[in-house]
Amino acid sequence: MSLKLYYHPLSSFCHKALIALYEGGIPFEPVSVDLSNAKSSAPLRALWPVAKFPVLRDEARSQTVAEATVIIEYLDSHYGTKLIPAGGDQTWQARMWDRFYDLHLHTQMQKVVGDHLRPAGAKDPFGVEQARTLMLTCYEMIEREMAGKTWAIGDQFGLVDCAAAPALFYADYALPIDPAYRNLRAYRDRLLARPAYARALKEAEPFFKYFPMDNKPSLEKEPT
Ligand SMILES: N[C@@H](CCC(=O)N[C@@H](CS)C(=O)NCC(=O)O)C(=O)O
Repeated sequence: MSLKLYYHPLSSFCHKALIALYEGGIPFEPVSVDLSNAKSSAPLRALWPVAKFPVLRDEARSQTVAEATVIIEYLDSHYGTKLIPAGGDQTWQARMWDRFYDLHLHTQMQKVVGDHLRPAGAKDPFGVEQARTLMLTCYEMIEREMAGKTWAIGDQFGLVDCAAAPALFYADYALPIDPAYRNLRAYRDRLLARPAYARALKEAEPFFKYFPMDNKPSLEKEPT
C-alpha cells in the first residue's frame, strides 16, 4: 500500500490526520507506534527524528509528510480530498482558524492533560493555570464564531473542522465545557457524530483507560 500513517489511536493530533484520511476514503496502512518502546518507535524516529506523530509516508511518491495540517494539505494536493477551501478569503480564514485550534486550544489542552504525566515535584501548576485561562478564552471565541454555523468555514466540512474535532473532544475532559456555551457544545456534538471522527474515536476507545486524568474519555457519555 502506498500510504503508511505512523500514529497512535489515542493521540489527538493523529485523530486530525485520521479524520482527513477517513473523509477521503483513502486506503492507508496504519502503523501504531508506542513512543515509550525503542523497537516500536524506531521506524518513526528514522523518518522523523523529533518523533512527533502523525507522520505520513508515501512510498509511491517517496515523500515523508509530518505535521497534521501539512498531511491534510498533502492529501488535498495528491489524493483528491477537498478539505482546504481553494481561493478567496476562505483560504486564509481556514489557515487562521486551523492555527487557532492547534496553538491556542489543542496545545493548551495537551499542557493540562500532560501535567498529569509529570512526576511529583516536576509539575507546573502556574503553566497549567495559564493554559486553562487560554482554553476558556478559546471557548468564548468559538461560542461567538459558531453562532448560526454548521462547520467552521463556509458550508463544507474541512481542515478547521479536522483540527477542532480532537481539540474539542479532549478539551471537555481537561476543562469541562459549560452547557451555557450552546453553540460550542452543539458544534462539538456535530464533530463527534461526523462518521470519519466517530470511526477514529471508536478505534481509540480501547485506549481511553490510558488517558492520564481521572476524568477518562468515554463514548458512552457522549451524544450519538
Ligand atoms: N505540531 C504537531 C504536533 C504533533 C504532536 O504533538 N503529537 C503528539 C501526539 S498528540 C506527540 O507526538 N507526542 C509525543 C511526544 O511529545 O513525545 C502536529 O500538528 O502534527
